[in-house]
Amino acid sequence: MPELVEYTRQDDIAVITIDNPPVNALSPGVPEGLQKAIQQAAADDQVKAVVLIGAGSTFIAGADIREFGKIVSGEKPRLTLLPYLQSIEDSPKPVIAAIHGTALGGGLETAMSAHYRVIAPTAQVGQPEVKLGLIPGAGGTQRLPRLAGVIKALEMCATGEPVKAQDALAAGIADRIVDGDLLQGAIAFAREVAGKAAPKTRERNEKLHDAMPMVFDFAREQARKRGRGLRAPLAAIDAVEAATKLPFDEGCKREAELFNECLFSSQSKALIHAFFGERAVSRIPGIPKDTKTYDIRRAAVIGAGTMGGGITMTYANAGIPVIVKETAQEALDRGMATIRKNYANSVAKGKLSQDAMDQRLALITPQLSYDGFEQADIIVEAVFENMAVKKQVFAEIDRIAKPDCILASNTSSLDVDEIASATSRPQMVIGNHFFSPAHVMKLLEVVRGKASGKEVIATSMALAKRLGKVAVLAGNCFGFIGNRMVAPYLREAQFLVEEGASVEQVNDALYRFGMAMGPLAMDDLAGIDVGHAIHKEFERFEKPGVRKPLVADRLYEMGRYGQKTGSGWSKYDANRKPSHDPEVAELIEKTAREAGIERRQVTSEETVDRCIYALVNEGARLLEEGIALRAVDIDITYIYGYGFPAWRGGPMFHADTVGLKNVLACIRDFEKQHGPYLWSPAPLLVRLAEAGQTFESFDQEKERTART
Ligand code: T1G
Repeated sequence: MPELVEYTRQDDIAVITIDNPPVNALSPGVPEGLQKAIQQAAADDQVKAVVLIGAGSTFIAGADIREFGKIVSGEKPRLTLLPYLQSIEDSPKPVIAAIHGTALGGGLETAMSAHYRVIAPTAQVGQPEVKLGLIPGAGGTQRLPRLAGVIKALEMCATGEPVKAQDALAAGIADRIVDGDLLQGAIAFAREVAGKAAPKTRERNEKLHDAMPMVFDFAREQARKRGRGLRAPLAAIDAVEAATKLPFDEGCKREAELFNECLFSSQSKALIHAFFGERAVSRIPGIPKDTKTYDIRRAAVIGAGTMGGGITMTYANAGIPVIVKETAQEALDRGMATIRKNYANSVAKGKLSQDAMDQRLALITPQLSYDGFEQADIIVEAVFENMAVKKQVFAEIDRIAKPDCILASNTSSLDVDEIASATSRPQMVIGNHFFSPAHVMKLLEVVRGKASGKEVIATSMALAKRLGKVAVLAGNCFGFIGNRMVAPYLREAQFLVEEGASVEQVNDALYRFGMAMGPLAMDDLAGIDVGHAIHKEFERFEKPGVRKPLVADRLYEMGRYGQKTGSGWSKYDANRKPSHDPEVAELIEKTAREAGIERRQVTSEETVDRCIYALVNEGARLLEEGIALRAVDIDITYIYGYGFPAWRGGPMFHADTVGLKNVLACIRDFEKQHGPYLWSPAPLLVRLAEAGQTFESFDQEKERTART
C-alpha cells in the first residue's frame, strides 16, 4: 500500500506530502505519518525548514467523515487529532503549509498548526464542520481567531462557508499567495524563514480581543435566523468565545466538550447521512461510472414559462448555449423579461457581476421557430402539464432533432413511457423534472422510461452535476418519487383542516418540525391550479368510495389558486406575505359540515405524524416497487426538492431515527381511525419494523450491489 505520508528533501528543505486520495482526508495513519515525518525533519541536520503539501488535487479536506459513525457506535475511540497537530506546531524548524484545492476542517486546522501558510490563488480554506452538525474539533475554534480575529473566525466557524485565497491572505490566515508552481514557491518561502523564530499560532493572542463582547450574541442571533433548529452553529460560537476567555489548552478542552456534544447528536448523524447521500445517489446499479456519455454542447428548451425560463437560465449559467422557444411573441417576451429580471436581481444583490449577466444572456437565443433545434444535443420540453400537448411536442421534435439528441421532458408527474411513445426514439427519451424556481432549486429528478438508454441516463446524471444540480434517478410512475409522496402528504394536510385544524396550525406545525414551509403554504406557492391539473390527469385511477380531500377543488372553482392570485388557502399581500383568511375557514367548516365530518381539536403532534408518516409510508412503497433505488435517494429528493430539514436526514432517515416499530404503530392507529386504503402500512415497512431493521440497512444491501 503506498505511503499515506511521504518524506523527501530538496537540499535543505524537507517536503512532507500527504497522499490519501481522493481528498487527502486525515484518515487513520495520516496524522501518525505526519507526526513521524515532522520528527524525521527535526532529526535531519541538513533540514532548515519543512513544507507540508497535498498530493493530487487538494491539500487536506478534513478528518475522515467515515470515521465518525465508528466513534459514535463505540467501535473506535474519540477523535484525538490535537496532539498530532501540536507536534507540528512544536517542530524546532519552521513548517510551511502549502495549500491548493481546499484546506477544510481538520485540513485548515493542520495548516494553522504550521507556522506559515502559502496558498494557490484558486485555493479555498474553511471550517465547514457545522454543515455536518459538528464544530471544528482539532483546535480550529482556538487557532482561527488568533490568526484571523474573532469576527472572521465566528463567521467561518458558524456558517461553515469557505473563503477564497485573497480573503484568506487579507484575513491573516495565509501569509502569501503563490502563483505558478506551489511547491517551488513554498520552498522559496521556507528558505526565507529558515533559521528565524517561527510563530506558534497558539501563542499569537494579539487578535483575540479585537471585538466587543456583544459580537457573540449578535452571532448567535444571526445563526438562529440562518439555521432554524440547528445546534452546531451555536456550539461553534461558544467555542470561539471560549478562545477569548480561556488559555489555549483550556479553550481546546472546551472545544472538545462542545465537539463531542455535537458528534453524538441526532443532527450530526442526519447531516452526515445527507452528505454521503448526496454522493451515493449518483451511483446507479447496472450503469457503471465509465458508461459512455453524450457530449452536451448545445441545448434547446421548449416553453418560456416559469419552468422553461428557469431551465433556460440553468443551462446558460453552466455556460451552455441554449435556444428557448415559445409559440407566441408575447409569451416569449414575457419569458425573456423574467430571465433578465432574475439576473438583474442577482447583480443588484452582488451575487453576479454585470459582465457575467451579459455573458449568460448572450448564450440564450429566444425564438418562435424550431430553427437550430437540429443541432441541439439535448432538447428539454417544458410545456403545460397535459399529456396530449406533450405528445404533440415530442412528435414534432422527433422529426427535427439529430439522432443522438436527448429528448427530455420536464414533466412533474406524467408517464414518461407514454410521452416516449410519441417518438421513433424512446431510447433517447428521459424525464428531467426540475423544481421551481429551476435556476435555484438543486434537485433534478431524472426519470428513466422503460426504453431510456443507459448512455442517456448516464449523460443526464453527469449533466446534472454540470448544471449545479443534485440528480436522483427515479422510475416511471405517477409523480415519480417526489410528487408521488407529496400527494398523501398534502392529502393528510387537507384532511386535517377538514377535521378541525386551522390552515395556520397545519402550516406552523410542519414549519416548526423544520420544513421550509407548511404543506398548505407549499400548495399555495406551487399553485392550486397546478395540483388540480395533475389531479385531473389521474383521478381515473382513484379508488371509488375512498375519502378524498374536498376543499382544494372548491378553492380552484373560486379562482383561488394561491400566491399567484393573491389568495388560496391563505390570503397574500403585495409582498406575498400570508395571513389568515376567514372566508376559507368558513368554507372549510361548511364543507366539513356538508360531508358530515365532525370537527375536533387537532394537536400539532398528530398533524406532524400524519403528514410525515404519509411521506414515509409512500416512500416505503416506492422502495418496494423499485421506483426509488435506495431510501437515501428519497431522503435527498426531499431535502433538496421539498425543503425537508437536512438536520433530520430526510423522511426515511427520520423514520429510522424515530424507530420503524414506533412509526408502524402510529400508522396502524391511523389505519384504524381513517381506513385501510389510505393508511395500510407498506409491506416493506412492516417487514423492516418487525425484523428490527432500518431503511438504512435496506440501503446497505443496495449499496453493495451498486459498488460491484
Ligand atoms: N472524509 C471522507 N470522505 C470524503 C471527505 C472527508 N472529509 N470529503 C470528501 N470525501 C469523499 C466523498 O464522499 C466522495 O467519495 C469523494 O471523497 C469525492 O468527494 C477534525 C471534525 C473536499 C470540496 O466537511 O466538501 O475535519 O462518493 O464528490 O466535488 O475539526 O468533498 O467518491 O466515494 O465531494 O471534488 C470537514 C467535505 C470534515 C469536507 C471535494 N471537511 N468534503 O469536492 O468531490 S470534519 C469537510 C467536501 C473535520 C475536524 C473536523 C468535498 C470537497 P465517493 P466529492 P468534490
